[in-house]
Amino acid sequence: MTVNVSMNALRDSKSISVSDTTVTIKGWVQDIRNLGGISFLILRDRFGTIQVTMPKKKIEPELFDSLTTLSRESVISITGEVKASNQTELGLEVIPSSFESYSDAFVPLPMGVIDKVNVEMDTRLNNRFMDLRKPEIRAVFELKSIMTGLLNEIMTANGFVNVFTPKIVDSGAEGGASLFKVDYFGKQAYLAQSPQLYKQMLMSTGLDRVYEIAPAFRAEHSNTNRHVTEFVSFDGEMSWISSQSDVMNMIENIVNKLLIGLKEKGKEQLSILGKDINVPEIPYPVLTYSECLRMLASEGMHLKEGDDLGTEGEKLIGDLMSKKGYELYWISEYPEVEKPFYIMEKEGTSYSFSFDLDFKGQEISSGGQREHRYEKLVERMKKKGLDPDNFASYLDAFRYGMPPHGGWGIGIERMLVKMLDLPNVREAILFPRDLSRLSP
Ligand code: AMO
Repeated sequence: MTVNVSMNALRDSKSISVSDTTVTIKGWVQDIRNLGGISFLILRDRFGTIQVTMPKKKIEPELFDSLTTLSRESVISITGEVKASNQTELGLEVIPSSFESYSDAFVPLPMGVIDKVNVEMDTRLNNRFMDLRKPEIRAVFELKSIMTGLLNEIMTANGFVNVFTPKIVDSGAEGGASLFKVDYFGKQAYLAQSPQLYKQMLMSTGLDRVYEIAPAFRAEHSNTNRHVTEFVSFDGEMSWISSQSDVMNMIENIVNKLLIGLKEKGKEQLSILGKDINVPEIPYPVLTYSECLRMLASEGMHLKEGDDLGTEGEKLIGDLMSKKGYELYWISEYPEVEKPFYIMEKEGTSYSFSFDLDFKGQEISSGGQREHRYEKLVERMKKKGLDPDNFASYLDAFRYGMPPHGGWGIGIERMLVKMLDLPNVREAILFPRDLSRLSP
């Protein structure tokens, strides 16, 4: 009897009595080694490899020739007998009796899957389908999937409703410079930079805790290792807060549960990557923006009140915090000029009720308490040079009863790369979009 078995089931020897069973396994030809009297074919699927052993004398010559001349990465199925083996890591090998080719791979390959050469990021991204055949590349995306699954569980447990807001919009919330224009049946529309305006409008409906995990679009003109033009934003918004601390506490709890969950559910992927996840204690330390300026000045970096901390500033703060043993920390109370119109001002000061969550010297999230009072919100818009008429439907939601509220946006990919110490946000995006990349 032939058992049509997945390679994973075969690897899990409990599900099949190993020796002398005839099986059919399917996968990619990872490598072929011809050693004269014996040849080996390494067949790979999503979960790993199995050795197909071909002693020349015991295999039909025609079959031997066909198998040993296959091109690397061709997709085939092999039927053969399973034998116990002390030469392979799995303790078993397959002796083939027939095979079927589904798809012959062209030669040469655009890049290797197992070759130990450093391939340029651009070559990898141009051939992403191939790059993703490497288990350590795929593991990042499996972790990303586990991450969003966990977030759905955690948010539901906290009473948040999963919402889906429009991605084609008539106004932006995060500044005109990074808006992508769309021709919407002759009208000017944009790709959503964030669900900001909609998640706030929902606060006036009675859905007092909402979250969304969805793409966000930014026409970023800078080519950096942390900016892309399309990323996944994990947004939350909650009503009835007393201060921004309520939001910060919520985020800490979510991130803490997420890290614990990933450590457990992502064990296999983390082991492929040779990484572990550190779970910092909560609460995370809070630095005010002004404190950060003083810390930077003590290191010889002199910024003026109101200046952006910038990549270098953030990095330096990260180094200083790391010396104190902190990976995750808050930077709060930014100058109001630095923050968008929807953020609440700290009255009588030039600061605002805003925060960033920084992870190893890089911002992964920002948020704050929102201005929920209609007149003040309009005032803030005007102060920022925005025309309230362009935000009419958003503002309507503030005219007929709006609870105090606050929220956040976390960049899923930025968080993932910081967690895994990967060098570039693109490592966590299957098909990244940036200044120069629109394909594949
Ligand atoms: P902000 O603009 O700071 O805030 O974005 C929130 C988070 O999204 C991620 N992010 C990016 N990731 C990759 N490439 C980019 N170009 C990019 N831009 C942003 C970052 C960032 O911290 N509406 C507010 C959030 C809020 O107040 O609720 C907002 O979008 O991790």
